[in-house]
Amino acid sequence: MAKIFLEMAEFLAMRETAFKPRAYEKAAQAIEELKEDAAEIYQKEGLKGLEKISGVGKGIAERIEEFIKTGRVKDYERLKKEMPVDVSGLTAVEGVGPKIIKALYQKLKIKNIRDLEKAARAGRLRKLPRFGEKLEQKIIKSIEFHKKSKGRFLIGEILPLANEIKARLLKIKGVSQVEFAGSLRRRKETIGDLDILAISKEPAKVMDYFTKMPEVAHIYAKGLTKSMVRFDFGIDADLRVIAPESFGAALQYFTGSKDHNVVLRKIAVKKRYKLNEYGLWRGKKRIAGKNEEEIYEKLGRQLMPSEIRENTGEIEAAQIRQLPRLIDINDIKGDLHCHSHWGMDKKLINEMIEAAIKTGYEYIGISDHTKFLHIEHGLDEKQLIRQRKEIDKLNSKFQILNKKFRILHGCEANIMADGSIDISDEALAKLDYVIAGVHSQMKMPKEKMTERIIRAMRNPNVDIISHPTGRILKQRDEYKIDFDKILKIAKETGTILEINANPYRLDLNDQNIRQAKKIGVKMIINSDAHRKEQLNFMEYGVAQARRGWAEKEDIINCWPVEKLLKFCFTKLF
Ligand code: DGT
Ligand code: CA
Ligand code: CA
Repeated sequence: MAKIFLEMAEFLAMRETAFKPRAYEKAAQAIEELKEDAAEIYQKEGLKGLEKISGVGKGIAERIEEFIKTGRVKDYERLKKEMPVDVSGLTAVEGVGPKIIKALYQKLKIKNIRDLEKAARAGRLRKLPRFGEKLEQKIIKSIEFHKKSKGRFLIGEILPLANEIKARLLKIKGVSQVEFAGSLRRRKETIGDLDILAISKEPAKVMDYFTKMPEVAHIYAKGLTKSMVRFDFGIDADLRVIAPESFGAALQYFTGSKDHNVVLRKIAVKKRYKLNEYGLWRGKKRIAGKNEEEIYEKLGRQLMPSEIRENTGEIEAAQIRQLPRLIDINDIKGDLHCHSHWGMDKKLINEMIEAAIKTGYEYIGISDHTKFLHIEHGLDEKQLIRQRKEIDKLNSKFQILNKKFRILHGCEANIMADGSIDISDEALAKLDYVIAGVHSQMKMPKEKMTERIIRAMRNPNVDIISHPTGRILKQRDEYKIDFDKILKIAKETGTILEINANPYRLDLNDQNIRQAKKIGVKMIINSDAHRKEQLNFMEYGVAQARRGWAEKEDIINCWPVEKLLKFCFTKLF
């Protein structure tokens, strides 16, 4: 249903209907994030129940009803008939939006990515009005990028589903343990396939269940120790049932990474052992295998957290018992990058606050966009002052309720092409903290882009740089920047770099984080939430920070809030 609505949004945008596309887009997101099946809501509460879903109005509720009853949405089919193109495929190519799709179809009968690539390579796009050679080149590049990352899935797309499957498997009789292995357990940014391990007294039952789950689109193999399937949205998954005495060895082996395992096996050989997925062996005797800890122990190493098993120094650090004490989700005390769409959405600020309290945070920072991003409801100086008053009011309300919760007032300002900020310094100075980020003109030469960000960092009011490298996973590479230089100035000025937890960004990446930590640049993990559910992105940000070896000391939203504010306040420049 979400996919249909998303496509409808694109179709309607092609016809340049003003408000509708946004409404369908919002509904698609709302449906995707529903905890309950929409059909169940409908059964219990009818049309009224559907209308209660945030972002769903009467018209859309009726279409949900239609879909539940008939499995179709007639309006969608009509739109699709008018323009029979693969909308979701084409829009996955960066830079290709509804207007372009419409022109491509009408002028060149392009229906899908394959047609598009052919036409672009044959130089037929440049001849279209308002296209030109530059756009043609850009589209070719985007298609190449798309192909390169195709077949891998964002961790944010996979982890929720994987957790659900794990919970289901654990309910099956005879199953006593289920763990993820592979890249998912290492919490990589993207996942190639799912590796799941289980212990069960009745393997046949688990395998029957696993291969018959509603998500399974294809069964490659089904056995008592291993089954392999493909899920309907394209990812493959393996399930292995393991004997308890080997479970640790299997978990270690299938967690990887491959590079980590290669080194570990060499260490075993040096000690005259043999290491495989069944255990650690001295001759024919298994000397470890039940759990990972005893394997690492016998190899003279501390147990390494799965997120750092990439053979980038962890095995050496574990030998001299110098592993970092990685931060943990429970160390996070608050989130400073939350949008409230102030002025557009009256409820969102309260929803965000409630969700933050429920999460157990001590504070939340409201940081809406500023002037330059008027399409994203960016606030001007006056609106910021009014927002402050509202936040002051909310804060005193919480004090009356005797809650130790604080709302901090910030913003996410735009760094203009010349490195200036899109809103006055007086306005910035009144805020508790300021985030600044690049949201425009991202294709600058390296030196210019670096200077641009450095100038922003030298602004005494700018405390945090959001999504510092600008990449969007599966869509766009990072900006051309001299990251070493940015780190040096961040250190010098006391500017904090963000680890943006949105699963499409995860920016900084693991290497950036390790570098920052090494030279003592402080970081903050932020959700960049635009809806209350997105506060949960924090989990992915924490995983990313762990992959970058970050400790509590390195991440300022693990600190007491007073210390954090002081750090922002005493910024050097
Ligand atoms: P992915 O699926 O591409 O996101 O990445 P992984 O790391 O999950 O890779 P996958 O699924 O091919 O294999 C899972 C783990 O199994 C891998 O991390 C380490 C282990 N493994 C797979 N093939 C080999 C191998 O040839 N040698 C060794 N030592 N380990 C392997
Ligand atoms: Ca895998
Ligand atoms: Ca695999």
